[in-house]
Amino acid sequence: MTSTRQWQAADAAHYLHPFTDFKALAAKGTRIITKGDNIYLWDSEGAKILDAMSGLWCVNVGYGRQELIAAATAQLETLPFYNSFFQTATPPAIELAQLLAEVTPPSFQHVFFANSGSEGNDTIVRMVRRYWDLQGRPERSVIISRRNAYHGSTMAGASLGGMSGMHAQGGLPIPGIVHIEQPFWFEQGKGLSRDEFGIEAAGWLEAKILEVGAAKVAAFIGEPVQGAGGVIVPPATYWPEVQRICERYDILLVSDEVITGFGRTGRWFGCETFGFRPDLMTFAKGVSSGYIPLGGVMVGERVARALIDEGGEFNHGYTYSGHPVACAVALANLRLIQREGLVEKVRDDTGPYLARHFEALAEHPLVGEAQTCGLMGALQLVKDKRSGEAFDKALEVGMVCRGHCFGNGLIMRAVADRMIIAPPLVITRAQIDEMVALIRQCLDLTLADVKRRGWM
Ligand code: PXG
Repeated sequence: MTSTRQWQAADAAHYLHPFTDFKALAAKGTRIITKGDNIYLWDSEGAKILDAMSGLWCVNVGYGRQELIAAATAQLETLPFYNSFFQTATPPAIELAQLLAEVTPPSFQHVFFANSGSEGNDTIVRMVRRYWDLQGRPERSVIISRRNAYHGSTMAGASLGGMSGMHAQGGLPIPGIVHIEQPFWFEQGKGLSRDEFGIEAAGWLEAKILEVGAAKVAAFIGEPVQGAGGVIVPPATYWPEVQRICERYDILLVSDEVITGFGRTGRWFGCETFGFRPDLMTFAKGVSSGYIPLGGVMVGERVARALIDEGGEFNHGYTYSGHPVACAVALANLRLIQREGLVEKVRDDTGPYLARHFEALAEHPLVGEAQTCGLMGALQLVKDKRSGEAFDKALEVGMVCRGHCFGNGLIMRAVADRMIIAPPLVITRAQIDEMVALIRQCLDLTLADVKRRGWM
């Protein structure tokens, strides 16, 4: 049997990991994950880990679901691949398109398939510009996004995203993409109520539209809740006001539902939780619970009618658009979500249960703010609880906490000093108790470290 050391040596010798300092990781050694079941993972040393991040925000039905495995196996045996380019299609792709039209809001009757969220957002850029071309308004090409947004890592995805570290490498953003500030009340809303701040933050969109010139703006894109940016839950007033502004200036509204789709927020889609009606939605991750890559774009009637009725050929697509095995797995996954009532469970039971636990965690001396939305949660670690004063960034307190989590059987992510979770939607109340006990233990260990080092 291959030992952990052997895996690590081969990994360091050949494997360039995403978003990784290659040399630093090679020196430290990669943790090798070998098995998953339900909400748990095991590493090559046999240690059991509670995966409070659902893999990477995607394994929503948990690991080891036989329905998904059987669907993949059956489709691999029948027809492992055929394309949809040349006037053909496969049954799983058609059936999935039909089911997506059923589970998304009623204005969405059409889907364009891709393989990931990044590719979905590349499609978004092509599609919104094509839409305005077809309206005879090609000058409407600018897309507005937000600082600290994450929309993927392709050229268009990283450009739409607002991560300064990503823009610093490779000459990004590409032309025609501009950014406004994020609706992060804890950082920027001092002196305002959450609701007041939501209106103010939406106003930054209007200001940017006026600065660029409304006649040049094609679309606004945002994640209903910023995920990779740190589970930043916007005030309830934010999205309805963004919707009004988009309508006022006739701008397409795009909801990037890659993380928030398929039940994560307690409704099928984040736009439903926050009460807005996008023209387009990007999806990926939870559509197949990450068992196999799949992503795409839900196309609302306004854009679909233009593309279908007036568009002629749309010169865009991927070899694996509508891959039959991926679509078969997604079908099994969505049917399982429906059958087990997972969306309703998050909305009525586990989401509120997690929220109560997080209210209690907000009392911890290290926590300045605790937020949840469905089964997403964030704990902002602060130096001074009363004033909300942050730690010096260079201390990397979030990474200290993450280290304790990793060492104690819990996967929780650190985004700077914001600790975040997004456990599988199948998590039970008892498992939430177990997860929160681990979180509390790791917060205590971090607090002890911080005090010992005189950082607090
Ligand atoms: N949109 C959103 C909202 C995402 O969260 C993408 C697009 C891109 O999807 P693909 O499938 O191309 O990766 C994402 C991906 C993190 C992390 O550190 C988050 C993502 C990916 C990798 C890391 O939280 N989200």
